[in-house]
This record gives sequence, C-alpha cells and structure tokens, in this order.
Amino acid sequence: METFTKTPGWLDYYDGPSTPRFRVPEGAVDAHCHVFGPGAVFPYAPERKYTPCDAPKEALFALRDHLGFSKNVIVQATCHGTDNRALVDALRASEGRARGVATVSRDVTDTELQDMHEAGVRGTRFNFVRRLADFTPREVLAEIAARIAPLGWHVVVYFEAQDLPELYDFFTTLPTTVVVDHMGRPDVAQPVDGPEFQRFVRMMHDHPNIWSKVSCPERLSKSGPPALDGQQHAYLDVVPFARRLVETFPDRVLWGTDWPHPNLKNHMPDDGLLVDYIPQIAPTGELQRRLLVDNPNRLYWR
Ligand code: 0GY
Repeated sequence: METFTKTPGWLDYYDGPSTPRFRVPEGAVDAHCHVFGPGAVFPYAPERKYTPCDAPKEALFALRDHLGFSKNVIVQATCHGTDNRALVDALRASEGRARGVATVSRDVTDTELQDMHEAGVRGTRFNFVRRLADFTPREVLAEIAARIAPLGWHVVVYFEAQDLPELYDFFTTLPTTVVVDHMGRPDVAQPVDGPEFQRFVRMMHDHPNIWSKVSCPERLSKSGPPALDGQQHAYLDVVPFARRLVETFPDRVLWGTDWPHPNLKNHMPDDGLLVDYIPQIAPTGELQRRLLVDNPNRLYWR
C-alpha cells in the first residue's frame, strides 16, 4: 500500500464548519468540489504538482448535508491526473446525487467514456494554470472536445486572467458549452470595469455557450476579511466581480464551495461562512435560485 506525505505547508480543510445562516434553496447544488483519494485506495498521480490531505467522498457527502445542499458536482483535481477512479467511485456511491467532470487524455477509449458517462460524468476539464498542469497542445484538447461533444458533455476550463488573450480564440471556438472556473481568476485589485475583467465579460456576452463559476472568493481576495470567526461579510473585494456576472448572466453562473480547497496558503475558510457569502453576490431569491438550483440542474441533470 502506497503512503503519501502532504506537500509542506498544506492546509487541511476546515474541521467542524459552522451551520450557515443563509439557507440555500431546496435542490441546491454545490457545483465545484473535489475528492482526494484516500491515497491508500486511489493513489495520487505520479505527475501531480502537489500532494493533498485525503478528502474522501464520505467527508464530502457529510459536508453537503451539513450545508444544506442536495447535490454535488465533483471536479477531477490535478493531483489525480487523468486517473478518474476516485471521482467515479464517489459518483457511483452518491446514488445520483453527484455528477462529475473528468480529466481525460487523447487515448481514452470510447468504452471508458461511456462508462464514465454512466457513472455521472458530464464534462471534461482543461487546466491551463501552469503551477498545476503541464502544457497540452491545443490540437490535442480540440480532439478531446470533439470526442466528448456527442456525449452531450461540456468543457470546463481553468486559467488565470493574464492568459485569457492568448486562450481567447481557443475557448470561443470550442464546440460545446464551456464553463470557466472561478471567473477566470481576475486580479480583484483592478477595477471591475477595467480592461481585464471587461475582456472576460465581453467574452461571455459575445458567446452564449460560455458559463462561469462565481466561486473561490477565498482564492481571489486580497483584502478579505476571510470567512472565519463568524464573518458575515467576507471577501468584500471579490463581491463586485461575482455580483456583476450573476446579475448580467443569471442563467449561466454556477457556485461551488471548492472543498477541500487545494493549495490555499494563508487561511482555510469555514465552509459554513462561505455559504453565507452567497447572498452578497446573489442578493435576491430569484438570483439565488437560478445560481444554486436551476443552472446546475439544467447543465448536469437534464
Ligand atoms: C480549484 C483550484 C486549484 C486546484 C485545482 O485541480 C486542481 O488541482 O483545481 C488551485 O490550486 O487553484 O479549483 O480547486
């Protein structure tokens, strides 16, 4: 049995999250979260850039119930590479209450794709964040996108805002729905109406197949305050960015906890308080219902 040592400085997920004050609507989906291992059962990939704490499906499902969500969308994390066994195991154990986004290589077989589909996979993830994933040529990714499109899957992309100009043409010619992780990681020290975020807003405006997760304020915030110690107004510098997307594209936004929050460096949020962040970015019941219930169900459970 292989044993793994966590990356030095690794922050484990928050133990004993608070009960949110904000009650998510009936049928709400946590549309971005991960499972890690456990490494003894589902080993971490040799090519990984970090070694996390174990974060097994049982802990994820307990968090789902504690926070009041009905369902999860589990996204393959880079520490598992293209080995989707931990993801598929969690999907099968969820009894229909989880869907998945896998990472596949060009040599994935049609049978493997079909098996993953039956388990609940509905998308594939392309990661362009250099610290997380090695470069894959665009033509390989385009080939994968063409393979998964007939299954009705979509593509999830993760990148940082400064890389969008170079990636723009690739994203906007993909044949599927494209879901952007964490608003394309804007620099929130820049104005919400500044050129960087406006490029992203324009891309969504011009391409109705592009969606965004308005998740991960804990990753994007520079000034906090963090979702800790009962804070009900966390990550104020990120709020205008997420709120802009929720109000401009109410039918193409998703929200997720990002539990177990890989690679955070300075603090680990209390997931209950992360849920309390939601009304800051989706201030009405109608926007909350679309963000948390209608949109993820339309994309993942149709
Ligand atoms: C996230 C963010 C990160 C990591 C991964 O797959 C991953 O390893 O997504 C990150 O380090 O920014 O969405 O979970």
